[in-house]
Amino acid sequence: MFCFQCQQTAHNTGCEGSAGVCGKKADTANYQDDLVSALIGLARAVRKKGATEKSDELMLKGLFTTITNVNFYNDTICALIDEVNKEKEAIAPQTDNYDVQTIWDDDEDIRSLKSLILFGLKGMAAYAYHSYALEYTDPEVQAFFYEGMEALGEEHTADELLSLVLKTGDVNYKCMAMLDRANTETYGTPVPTTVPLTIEKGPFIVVSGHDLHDLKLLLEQTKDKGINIYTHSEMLPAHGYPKLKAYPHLKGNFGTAWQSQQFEFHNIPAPILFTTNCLMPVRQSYSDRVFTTSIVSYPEMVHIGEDKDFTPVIEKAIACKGYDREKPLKGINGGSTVTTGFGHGAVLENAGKIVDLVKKGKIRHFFLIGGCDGAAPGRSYYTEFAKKTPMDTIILTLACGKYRLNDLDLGEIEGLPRILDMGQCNDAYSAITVALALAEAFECDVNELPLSMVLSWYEQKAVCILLTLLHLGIKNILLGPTLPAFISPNVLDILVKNYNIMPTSTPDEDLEKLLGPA
Ligand code: FSO
Ligand code: SF4
Repeated sequence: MFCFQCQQTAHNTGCEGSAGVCGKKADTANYQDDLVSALIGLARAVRKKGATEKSDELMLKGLFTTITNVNFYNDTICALIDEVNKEKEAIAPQTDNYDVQTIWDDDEDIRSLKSLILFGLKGMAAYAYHSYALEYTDPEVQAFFYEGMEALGEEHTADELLSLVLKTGDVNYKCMAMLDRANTETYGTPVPTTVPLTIEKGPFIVVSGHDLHDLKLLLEQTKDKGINIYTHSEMLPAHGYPKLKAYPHLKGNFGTAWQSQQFEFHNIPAPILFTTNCLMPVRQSYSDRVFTTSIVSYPEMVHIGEDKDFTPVIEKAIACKGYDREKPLKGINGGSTVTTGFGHGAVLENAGKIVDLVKKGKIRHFFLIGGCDGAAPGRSYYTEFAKKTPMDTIILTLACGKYRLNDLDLGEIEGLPRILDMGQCNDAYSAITVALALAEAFECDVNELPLSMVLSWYEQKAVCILLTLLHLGIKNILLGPTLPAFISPNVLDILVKNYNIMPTSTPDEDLEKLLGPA
């Protein structure tokens, strides 16, 4: 096996040998590579003869399957490879697949640029798949999957690949806009919401991952059954959506970010439903309580199929009974509630007030502390950074990295909380929308705003978001906790020269860099 697609890759060079740091075994990694090779074949067939509804679905499912912490089950991966090959043959017989190993063995700059495209496409596939589940599609977004995948199997110069890297960011921006539309038109515009971390007594179900559609179906099926529903990790922003919030049994949030699940789920008296990543290798103390659905699967765990009949999860919740008394859980800084729901709708409703506070000098700076959490010890940087931000600054958060700081009480500025959670990782779209609106209000370039992006990355969705920010010309991004192993020194040079991307250092140094001496 060879895999270096995520932040925790071994020695920050690549996972090799019998298993990756995420627990993905060598055979699974090799099947995932076979799946990507087959998807390049499918892209070639489609580019010759045109797409089908089936090829569109398979491209999204296939790429999503290979994202970190989504699928650990060889049987489902192999079944998908067969389906992809069959569809390719039906579209354009005798189209060859492409061995993705060729990319791993290529010149390091070509490998780096092709990795940026492939990993960006994987992340974008997740967003396109969530939109697709809500029946939102965009032909331009879909067509680019085929264009990008076909290009991976061809020889291109570094310049040609670099322009495809930026095009991936451009198309991902449209994809995130589509998902934003899908979510807000289906579930309403998110509203600021305080979410308890306490678990009430009685049967409950924990829902993890990003798929709001799956959550909604489960809420419907558990209505009036005496079962409470708690979000976990990236599902937390669901509480802000009016049409999900309306379910009285959507009670609160369980636990913190994904990398703490093996500890937090230990002996939990309830089932956990994984709708997407991040699933970690399942420990025995809760293995009879893990259920998967959609693209997620794991050997021996019960999988809820396309009929979305959650009866096995509901029966398990009743059998587990939940806690026999209220369980007051806490965030990592000891807080007992967190807030969410400050998407672009809610923030821009206050745009006039925000602009005014900036003009009066009451708000000096905005920090977007966004991105994914992970196990790396250096990630406490983000908690420290947030604690050290001056009182006249606002922190915008998104994705699961927020659990490092979202239970902190950092106060308010004239009634505006200093921490505003914009949502899941795809809600980077909200942050961009707000930034562009502020740039318009202040009649300046977005890079001249008093706004800094302090990002944390973990898996491939973060890659497509980063490419979108670069495509939009956003400069001076601080990126941590480590730089991606798949960025070669020459490619890094380009990113530094054109965008002044910087690795995070210490909170004090970085704050000084961004705000000037204290
Ligand atoms: Fe986190 Fe996992 Fe949302 Fe990622 S739960 S790490 S970037 O899947 O997608 O933020
Ligand atoms: Fe290693 Fe990350 Fe790949 Fe898992 S997904 S094998 S941890 S690089």
